[in-house]
Amino acid sequence: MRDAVTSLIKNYDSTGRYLDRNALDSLKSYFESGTARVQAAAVINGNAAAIVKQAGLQLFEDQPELIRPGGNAYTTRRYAACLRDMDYYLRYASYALVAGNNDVLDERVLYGLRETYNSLAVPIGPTVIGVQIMKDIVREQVAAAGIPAGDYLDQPFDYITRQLSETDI
Ligand SMILES: CCC1=C(C)/C(=C/C2=NC(=C\c3[nH]c(/C=C4\NC(=O)[C@H](C)[C@H]4CC)c(C)c3CCC(=O)O)/C(CCC(=O)O)=C2C)NC1=O
Repeated sequence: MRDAVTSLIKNYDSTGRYLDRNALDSLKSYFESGTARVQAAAVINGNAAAIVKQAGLQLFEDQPELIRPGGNAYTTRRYAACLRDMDYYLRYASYALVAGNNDVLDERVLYGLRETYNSLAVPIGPTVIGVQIMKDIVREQVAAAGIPAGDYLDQPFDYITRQLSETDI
């Protein structure tokens, strides 16, 4: 698992280079956004259950067929599995946020996920919508807490979305 600093060092070390201008700029921007990252993670931690609940309600309101007979989130067990998955995405997004790097998402969340979803007929499109709804809620709550809600905040959610979507199902 890597973060913004270790991944940069690994990169430069593999070719035996000193940190150049680009490296220093990217480190600088990581450290400058550091406080906001940590504060945003605190907002997520403090509101995780409510964020997942609200996102779930919004998703099922938007896509009611998911929870009707024949829908993938139909039955209490599958409904709960869906919200649990959303909670996984949110928790790991908070880790990636602090790390300033999406490696943890690849390693712990996305690896093998499409195959699992495929085999259980979990639909990717609505899952992606759920992730984007959480992104919007997090953005609102972070901004409401007076923390700068820049691109850094969207990155883990957009990464999950991109990686999940890039697949032929
Ligand atoms: C930490 C990394 C991690 C992830 C990401 C993860 C996902 C994950 N989601 C699963 C199932 C599932 N995932 C969903 C999710 C949904 N269905 C929908 O219609 C919605 C669109 C969506 C919610 C947004 C559902 C309903 C199941 C159960 C499917 C079934 O058993 O038929 C399963 C199969 C095993 C199980 O049911 O627990 C895994 C492994 N597990 C992990 O350990």
